Amino acid sequence: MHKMLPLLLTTLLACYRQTEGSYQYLAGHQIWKLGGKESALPGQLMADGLLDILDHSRKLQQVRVAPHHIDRVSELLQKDGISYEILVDDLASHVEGIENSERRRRDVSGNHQTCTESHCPEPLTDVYMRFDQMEWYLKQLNETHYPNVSLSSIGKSHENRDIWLLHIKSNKPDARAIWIEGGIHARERISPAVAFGLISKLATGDGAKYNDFDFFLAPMANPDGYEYTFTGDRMWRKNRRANSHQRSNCYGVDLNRNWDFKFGVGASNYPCSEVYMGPSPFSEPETKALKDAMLERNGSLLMLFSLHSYGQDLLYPWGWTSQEEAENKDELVRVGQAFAEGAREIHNHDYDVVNSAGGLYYASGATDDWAYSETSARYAYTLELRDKGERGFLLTSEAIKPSIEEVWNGFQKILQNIG
Ligand code: 0X9
Ligand code: ZN
Repeated sequence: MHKMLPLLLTTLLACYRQTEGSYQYLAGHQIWKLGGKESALPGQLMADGLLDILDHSRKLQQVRVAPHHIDRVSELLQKDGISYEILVDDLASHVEGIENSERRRRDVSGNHQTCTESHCPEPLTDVYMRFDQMEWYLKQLNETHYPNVSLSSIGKSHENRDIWLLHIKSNKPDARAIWIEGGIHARERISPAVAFGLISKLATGDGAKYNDFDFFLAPMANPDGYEYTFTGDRMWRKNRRANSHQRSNCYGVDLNRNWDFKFGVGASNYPCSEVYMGPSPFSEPETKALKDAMLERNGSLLMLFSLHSYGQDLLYPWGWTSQEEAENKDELVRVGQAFAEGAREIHNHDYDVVNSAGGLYYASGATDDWAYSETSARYAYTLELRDKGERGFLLTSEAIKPSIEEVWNGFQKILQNIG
């Protein structure tokens, strides 16, 4: 071997790691925990693109503030009587520390969990899968379990990735359908990880006993955004629409504000906002694909279960207002409590069953309210997965397995309680 080769390889590897592990775009971004009185101001500042609400549970209220907005946001919050405490003063180094250990974990895990093009028998549970690995797994599952499961592409994302829908079939002709959506918010990596865990349980494990139901799973609703969290911005939330013809050069639409129900009531029309609703309802190929596929099953749809993070809350409608109650609220709470009890049995983690819009955080144009209002689904839940703000979206992959275990147990309680 040429004597310079090892040096060259080491240098190349170092450059590669540096590029992959550089989070300079987050330099000076801070995470604050808000306190003081409850106020509508943070929601307004989010709509104006001045801050990024990280959790939507009233107990936690963590927000991210970009360096060029720190002075202004601080002043506005203080004027409104809201206090804040800095939890992370430089998100770049914070993310780098966590993601580097994740990367080391990924390197090691290659040894005992395989998911390559030719062979992906199980969803990975010790690392977060990349989109191509998800596809390999779904295709292999489809090949080995057809006709009991069937996989179809229901549309393409802006960047031409497939939106996959997996149908796990009931043996009853008039079965009611359960719809599970994952990954609509890019940075919430635990969401698709749990969706894939549920697929594996339902299609190949204990799930056979729930054969009375038809299951439809769209485990990765926002593939462009998800991939962008690995290649561009770890904190990315929206899809990757280029908004250049709008009032800005900012990218992305919040897909959980783009559904056509009370469109715009609790969302933003400013493309740089993290909760930008898009130019019109269902303007996005991802939401349009999902709703068309849901409407095809309308009449048999019984439940919508949308996976998000974080906060450990099970949310029920309505999310667009707290002035109106869901017509079967007591039933939604009863079944929701069954979930929470089931989840707690496994690792003693609490999930609170709460109304989506309780307090001052309204959000409209979300999957849950749309499904509850516009389809036959009488149950519609958004599950905010782990954790309670310790790691937030940067939840490390050790949490995948226990999250799947507790959600699977809670989910089974739901199946045993609905009808
Ligand atoms: O704001 C959201 O879209 C969800 N929270 S998250 O932190 N994952 O972004 C909550 C949506 C709850 N549903 C409605 N408000 N309709
Ligand atoms: Zn979310």
